[in-house]
Amino acid sequence: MTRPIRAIGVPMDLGADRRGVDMGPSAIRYAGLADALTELGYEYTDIGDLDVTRPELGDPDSVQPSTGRAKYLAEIRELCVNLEATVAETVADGTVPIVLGGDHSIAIGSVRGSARSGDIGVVWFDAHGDFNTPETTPSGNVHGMPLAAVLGHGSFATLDWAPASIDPENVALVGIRNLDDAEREALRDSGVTVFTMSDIDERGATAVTEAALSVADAPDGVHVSLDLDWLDPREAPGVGTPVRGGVTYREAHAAMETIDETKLRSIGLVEVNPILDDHNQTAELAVELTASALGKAIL
Ligand code: 5AB
Ligand code: MN
Ligand code: MN
Ligand code: MN
Repeated sequence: MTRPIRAIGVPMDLGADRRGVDMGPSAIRYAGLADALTELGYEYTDIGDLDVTRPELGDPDSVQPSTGRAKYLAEIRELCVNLEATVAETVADGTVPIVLGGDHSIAIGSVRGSARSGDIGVVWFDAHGDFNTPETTPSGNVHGMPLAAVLGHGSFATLDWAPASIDPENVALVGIRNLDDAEREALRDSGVTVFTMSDIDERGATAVTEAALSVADAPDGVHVSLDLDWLDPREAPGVGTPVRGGVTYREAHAAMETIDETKLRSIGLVEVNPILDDHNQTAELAVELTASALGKAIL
């Protein structure tokens, strides 16, 4: 018995500087997510897009944390509270939510929703650590902070909508190759397990992902957060903050194939930016990798 799947679109771009990532949900749908998962035998529904405030309407600094800076915090809070409820309901229905981003700030809502009624782990595939806080951020962009937010670091500890009930000992980062100095320090002391690109060079993508999944092994399954900038920009050019030296096309598939779909509680596909993409190939990759995570095999 496979669980049904429900897509939740989140056209959010307030957490990042480069516009266009709000078109990610459309690009991923257009790339054939419904067909790919239906062909695998899943019952698939799509609830459409959640409402996101347009940046033209808001003042990025209208609401700020007790210390530090986080742009569009009021608008991101509103979306994340809504997304959290939607993800929690979907999980409670015995359905697997696929959250279509949007920039990575939305992971605060996804992780909290997934963790609301369960003991879960998180595997975060990314070039970046996403472990800045309003106090350490070089940019003020919340997409560089969501992992620190759900673990309650810095002034996120004072926000009732940010920290999630997850244990850092059940959180793993995979594919990391770009950290800010204060972010690196914070990660070292956090209890989060970090698998860098050097680990992938040495051990291979499959072994590293297996190790990450065992870190994240928890009674109620795993949330997979897939930032497409995890891949090398040659494979995934449609992202706002590309970093050279990422995983190849085959390494990405090999990593996704190691996921046991029966343990996959929820998944987020984020940072797809069709304006920066080449013929929607990054969105197509997001679809293919999701199919690999959900059991698609070559033979
Ligand atoms: B992404 C940077 N560390 O905080 C910052 O794409 C980049 O969600 C963050 O991983 C990249 O602004 C955020 C410089
Ligand atoms: Mn990233
Ligand atoms: Mn990210
Ligand atoms: Mn699998």
